[in-house]
Amino acid sequence: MGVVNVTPDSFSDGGRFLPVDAAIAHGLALIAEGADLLDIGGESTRPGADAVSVDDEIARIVPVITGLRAATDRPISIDTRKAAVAEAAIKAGASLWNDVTALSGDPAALATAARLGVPVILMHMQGEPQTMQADPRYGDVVAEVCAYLVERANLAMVAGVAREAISLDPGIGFGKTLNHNLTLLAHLDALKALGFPVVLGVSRKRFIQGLDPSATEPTDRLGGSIAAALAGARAGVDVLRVHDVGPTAQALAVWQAIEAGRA
Ligand code: HH2
Repeated sequence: MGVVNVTPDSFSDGGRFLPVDAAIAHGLALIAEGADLLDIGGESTRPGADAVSVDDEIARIVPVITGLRAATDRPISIDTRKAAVAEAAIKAGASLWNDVTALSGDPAALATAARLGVPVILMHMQGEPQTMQADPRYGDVVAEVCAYLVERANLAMVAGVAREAISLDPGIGFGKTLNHNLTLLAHLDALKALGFPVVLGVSRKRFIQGLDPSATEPTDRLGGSIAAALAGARAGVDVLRVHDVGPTAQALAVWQAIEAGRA
């Protein structure tokens, strides 16, 4: 899954793809590099990010989705916490809803997801983006993330979302310390064991700087992003959400070829 952030302030690429043409060109470039699907976001969820109004978010993402839909058959996912934005995106041609609040951020989210009938990605986050990195705490991070995601999946199914339409994501970097992130990455098998497809977003995230203090800029974190993506692949993660599609696809191809030699 290649990331297209149509925002002025995303942590990794804020502002670069805000013009519609630039965002569409970037999405098509990611497909050429090997992306199977694209994730379009119009609101940054980085720690401390400002909220965006529904109208502004729709105005950012709809022209990009329309343009991409006309140019490619690859599935497009909308990364939003807002039901009205998801609905507008699906109307414009998106076919998945990626929600970092696991359909809890908008009172209309569960019913809207059921009505739209599209696949949903339910992600774990502790707290809100503005404050989530202030003092994240867990007793047992793996058990608590799994329990939360099961609860959200059950609520989605009660609301009418089909079980086959649900994927789960541990939400690396969303209300988690370096150790919480590493513990989750080391125990992705526990998440896989819940029986839903697993989505993982590690690309360019700040936990990598925690292990390599020189990686102060998100674009300094390619090596760490690939290492974590391969750890996810080894654990059986179904979808990797990445900014650097070409290098990640190459790393996966090499890793898969080596793994095939073990059989
Ligand atoms: N991470 C980000 C945004 N959306 N969605 C899922 N399912 N999983 C993730 O890990 C995830 C996500 C944050 O990354 P990015 O989109 O690059 O930054 P920003 O939120 O600042 O736009």
